[in-house]
Amino acid sequence: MNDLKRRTFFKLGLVGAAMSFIKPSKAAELIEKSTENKFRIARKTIVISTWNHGLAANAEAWKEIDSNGTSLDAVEKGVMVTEADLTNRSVGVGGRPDRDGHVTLDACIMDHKSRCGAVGCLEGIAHPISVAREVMDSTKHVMLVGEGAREFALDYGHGKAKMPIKEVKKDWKKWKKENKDVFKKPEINHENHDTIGMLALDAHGNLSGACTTSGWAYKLHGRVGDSPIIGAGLFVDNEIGAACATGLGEAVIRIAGSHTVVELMRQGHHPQQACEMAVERIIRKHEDLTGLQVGFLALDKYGNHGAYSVYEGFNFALKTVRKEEMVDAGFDRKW
Ligand code: SD4
Repeated sequence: MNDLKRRTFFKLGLVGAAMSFIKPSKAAELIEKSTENKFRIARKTIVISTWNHGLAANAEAWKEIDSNGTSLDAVEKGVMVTEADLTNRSVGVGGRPDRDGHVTLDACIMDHKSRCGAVGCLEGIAHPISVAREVMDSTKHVMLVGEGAREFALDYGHGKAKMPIKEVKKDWKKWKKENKDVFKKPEINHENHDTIGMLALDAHGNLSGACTTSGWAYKLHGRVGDSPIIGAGLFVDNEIGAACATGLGEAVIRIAGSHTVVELMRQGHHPQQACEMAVERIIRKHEDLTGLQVGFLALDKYGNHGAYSVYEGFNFALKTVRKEEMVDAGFDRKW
């Protein structure tokens, strides 16, 4: 061993020895403190959610936040507005079906205690987000899928809804005719505003998030996207922040997207920078980016937010005491 190597080895040895005296929780605290110092602002209540439909959803969520309610109730009630909107083709009752004509819904919810619940491939139930919450509140599980999720929802009195609705069924029949033997290539229609992901910080300083979708239109039956997967479509860690995703779910799952964004914030990055780094990672991992739109939205525990997408066109709705507006997210490239 030469001198330099010996000195480095000695130094690392000392650091290692010092770290071993620090309990893991203390070490975590140190990392979090570094985050705190950097971006600390007076904590503010805030709700953010993906796409234009986020405005109406935020308004409903804000009623909870404004009356000193919890961010958990806020995000559930907020995204229920979108689930009930029959003009929305990518969330809830008005959503488009899979290749075989079934509308299969994905949703998840997570609160400040890291409690979470999810449903995947749920059919015929009006509010998947409330079923996800029910899984969280009333069972020891995190995720129920398919027929089991539906039976559970009905057992707990969640309302049914007939899907696809008439106009959507008509579109699907037309699509089927035009795409007889072909299975469409991954295409998330960027004009047909997508999944709703919502993040909220309440007056108690607690973060929650919700995500709900009918997923990728005309997908294979049984396909589940990122939206109901904790860590992919949504992740909340009340010590640090929260994130959610929209776009091509397969790409989000590949990098455990929302968890990645939160972990980047834990490492000291601003929510905006964290979203940008996660999008860059997606870009690095895919040779073919044709049609591959993904957008991330992030909120830290002080109310700082960020958003970024692969392609231009992703926007989000922002609500604070002072503002109610749509904001265009930053992007890596134009279509
Ligand atoms: C999915 N991520 O099922 C969802 C769809 C979506 O914007 O968010 N579209 O892959």
